[in-house]
Amino acid sequence: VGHEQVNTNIVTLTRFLTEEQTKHKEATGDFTLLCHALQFSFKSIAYYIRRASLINLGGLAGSVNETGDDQKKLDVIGNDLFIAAMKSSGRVKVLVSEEEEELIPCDQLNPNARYAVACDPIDGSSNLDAGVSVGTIFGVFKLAEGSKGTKQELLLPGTELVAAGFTMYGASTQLVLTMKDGPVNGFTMDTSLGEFILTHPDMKMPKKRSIYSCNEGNSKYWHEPVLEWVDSLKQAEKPYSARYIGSMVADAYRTLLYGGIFAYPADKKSPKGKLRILYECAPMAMVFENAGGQAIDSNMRRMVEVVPESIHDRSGIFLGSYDEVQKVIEIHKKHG
Ligand code: AHM
Ligand code: MG
Repeated sequence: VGHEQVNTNIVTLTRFLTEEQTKHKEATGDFTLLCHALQFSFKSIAYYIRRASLINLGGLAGSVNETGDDQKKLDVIGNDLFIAAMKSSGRVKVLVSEEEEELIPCDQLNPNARYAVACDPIDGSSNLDAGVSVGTIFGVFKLAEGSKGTKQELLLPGTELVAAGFTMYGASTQLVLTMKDGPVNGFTMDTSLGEFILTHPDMKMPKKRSIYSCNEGNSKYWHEPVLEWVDSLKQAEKPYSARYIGSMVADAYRTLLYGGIFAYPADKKSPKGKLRILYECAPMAMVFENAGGQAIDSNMRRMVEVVPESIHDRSGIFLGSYDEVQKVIEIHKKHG
């Protein structure tokens, strides 16, 4: 390899965060430290997922989480790794995790910590034992000064997020990160360097693409406008392709790169939908909007404006290319 072909000026996530911090004169460095802790949790979760079948981490832990899902061993480990990272950062007041019914106080090192984090440590864990991609979804809020970090104070819409994103532990580990009103940046984990490298700067998603992604096994329970919408995609002059992995992070990552639409609508069986507002819907919605797409709930409201009624509250969701989501809105309008 000729010397001129080697990139000696690599933008790592660490460097990226430092550069971001210097752009903000008022920055205290607290947010940067929090991001370093997030980074460590992603690296360590990725590490255990890669090794899971080798060190007997497959299968169930024998416990049930707050919603009644059987917890996988890795769900428990991912959750514990994430909590430890947040606590050790000294920058997080409280954490909401899909795996814990109650808020997790994280301010033992620093009672004045101002950030609140919402996360799904391992989303798509039903796919884990088959080696299918899973990931971590996260959102970061800045609490008001003097906030005690109560449940009530965390019932915030996505418009209050200061940062959000997700990782995907797939053929390679990917990280997608965005800040409030900022661009979306994609990083790839270089396992030899042990660093996330900026590989997808300023991601912008295609305006349209004929791919749809939803669990059509639920169509018996769907409402009329959703049925009509999916049927219209199949009857299009050039019918759409169906792609559904069943891991939101993987379906969302593909949709972000290739375009198309991902949907998990509210239906007759699950009137509030399946996915959680604080740590699944709102962070994804912020990413998609910042990449030029749209994200709405089953009432056709902007997803980021939806205020959860409880910390584990759910919502229907449609997210994807601008034009593809617009089609959903038009059909719902017709039905009034
Ligand atoms: P989980 O947080 O328990 O893993 O569930 C969330 C997952 C999403 O990743 C995915 O989009 C959805 O559930 C798939 O649900 P279904 O199996 O009903 O299609
Ligand atoms: Mg989940």
